[in-house]
Formats: sequence, C-alpha cells, structure tokens
Amino acid sequence: MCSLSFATNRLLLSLFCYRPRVKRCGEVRSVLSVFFRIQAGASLLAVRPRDRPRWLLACYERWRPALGTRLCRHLGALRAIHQKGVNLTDVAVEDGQEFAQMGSSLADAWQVRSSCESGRVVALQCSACGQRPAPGGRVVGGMDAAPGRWPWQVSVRHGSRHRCGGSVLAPRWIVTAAHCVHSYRRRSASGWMVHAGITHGSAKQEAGVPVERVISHPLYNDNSLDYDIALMKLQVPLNFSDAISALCLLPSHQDLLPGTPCWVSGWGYTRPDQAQLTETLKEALVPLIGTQRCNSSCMYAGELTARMLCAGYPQGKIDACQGDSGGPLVCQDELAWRLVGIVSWGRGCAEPNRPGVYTNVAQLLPWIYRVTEIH
Ligand code: 4AZ
Repeated sequence: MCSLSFATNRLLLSLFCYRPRVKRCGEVRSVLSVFFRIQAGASLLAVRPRDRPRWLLACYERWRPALGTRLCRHLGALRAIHQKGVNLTDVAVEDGQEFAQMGSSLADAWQVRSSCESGRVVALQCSACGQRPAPGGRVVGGMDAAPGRWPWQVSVRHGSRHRCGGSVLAPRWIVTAAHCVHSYRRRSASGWMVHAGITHGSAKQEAGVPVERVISHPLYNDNSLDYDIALMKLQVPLNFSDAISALCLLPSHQDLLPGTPCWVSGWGYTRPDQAQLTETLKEALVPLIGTQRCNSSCMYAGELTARMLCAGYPQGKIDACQGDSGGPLVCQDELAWRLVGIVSWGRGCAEPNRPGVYTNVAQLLPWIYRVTEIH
C-alpha cells in the first residue's frame, strides 16, 4: 500500500510510490521500487528505494524537466512550477545524509551515493492544489456550504445566468462538463464568465472573469454524454486566496473504491419538482458506487461507459441535480482534495436506483494535461 503521505497547509510534503500494476491474469508488469517526497522548506526531492529505511536526496545530474512534470502529475498536481539544481553547500543536510543518482527511469534503479557528482540536488515545486483554508447544491438533500469549504467551486455563467458549476484546476483553468457548452457556438468563448470565491448569489452580478477559450473533449457525444468534459481558459488568472484555490487531480496510481465518501457541491435545484437554483452553495456527501453495480439491470442497465462513474445512494434522496452540472465531485485522501468526477447526468434527481452519474476524470487525465500544456 502507498499510504505514507501527509500534507501541511500550502507547503506540500508528500510521499507517494509506484504501485505494482497487475495484469488481469496476475502477471506483474512493473514492481513498486521507490517512494518520493518533496520536503517542505527548500522543496528538495527525496527518494526512498523500497528496501532502504532512509530518505536519500536526489542528485541533479541526469535530471530533466520532463521528470519534474511527471512527478508532479503523479502527485495529482497539474504541473511543475519550479525545478532546479541546488548547490549542496546552500542547503542544510544532516550528518550522514546519503544521495541517489537517477537510473534509467524515474521508478527504478536509483543508485545510492555518498555525494552527488554535480554537487547539486533537485529542488521541485508542483502547482499548489487540494488544500482548503479551514475545516469547515442542485444538490437535492444537501446542506448549505460554509464559505471556504469548496474554494475550487465556480459558477459558470453565460451572459449573467448561471448555467453550470465548474472547478478551478489552475489560476487560468476551469474544468466543467462539455454538455454545458455544447449548445452554444462551437468553441466560442464569448459571453462566458466564471465567478469564483462565492457561496452566495448564484443569481447576482459579482464581477466575473471572462473566458478566453472553451475546449470540449473532441470525443464528446451529446446523445450518450460520453467524454462529458470541457476546459475553459480564463482571460486573466484568478487571484488565489482562502476563498479561491485549485483542486488536485488523482495520482495515476490511485484506485477508486466503491463506498469512498466523496462530496458534490453546486447551486442546482434542491427539489426535483422545482426548477429553481439556490441562493447558497449546497454540498452533499455521496459515496462512490461501483460501475458494475451502477451498470446492472436495477440501475443504469449498461448505459455507463468507462468515462462515467456513479455516486449517491441506492435509496435516492440525496443527489446532484440540474444546475449542478459541470461541478465537482471531490474526494479527500491523506494528501489532498481531488477532482474525481464532474456532475454529468442521471435519470431524474435523487430517485431510488438512479444515482448521479459523473464524468470519470481519472480516464481523461492525459487529455487535461495535453490541453493545459499546449494552450
Ligand atoms: C442535469 O440535468 C442533471 N441526478 C444533473 C445531474 C443529475 C441529473 C440531471 C443527477 O444537469
């Protein structure tokens, strides 16, 4: 298990590892060999081969920027912000500190050294995500959300009307559902505004940030709602604060287990029979439901694709609803809050055996990375 991880507020201090990937027949494709962490303070990259008790600082020789990006994404961050070699003479290292020189790949063959040839070690900073300042919906059966509880939640508006929810991934990137933007002029960003840092006032006119680009997934299918994801690039960056911050994505090795407690939030309808958005952001706890069960004949009878996942309750009563679409389904692990789903569809709202269906973000990570890198 890879559970050696914890986070400090804003200073990321994280450990993670490569899990063995087991093929269906039981054959092991690659073995877990090394844990990583970024140490608070100087952001030094440390590695710990599986068979060693102590953390080793990573030597800078053989380092390439692409490795920093890969490591940050494995942690669930969107990108690496800074990476450089730091002179060992400029950092405080413990007596007897050992070092590791990279081998042929990130996960394997780090060689233990008593010093670094280059005299430098790797400092790596990933984009901040997944922390909220303090402990603290069309959500049917939910509760009012306290300010700051969901600082990544945005209201996506066209003209001044709330159309959908969305989530902050980076100061200039919002993720929402493709079906929210599909009926508007293709790829046109004009008219779209994003309102961040609010819990009240889905109908009011606070200053929003205009959208520069709208990019829907090219495979989005308006009939099946497969690939229901769109990214919005903002014209100006959001000012991150206690009220506005980014979500993490899933690390590539993380499994999503049925029953995991996750949260949905939004300004959508709070009663299936009343077409009215709420004034106050709502939240609801909705456990994940395994796809096999959700796709069974008593639920969605095969309508789900691999790009979808379910969350909610077989008995109904608590669910996302119209107006919540595009908004986040988030789950917390030892490290961070992560975007697991995007409110997408369902038969009605809060009905028995018709749980909410969400875009399965883990299946679309390569597309998110590619789009946010090239635009
Ligand atoms: C909608 O129409 C919608 N109960 C969103 C979520 C759900 C149903 C409908 C899930 O936007």
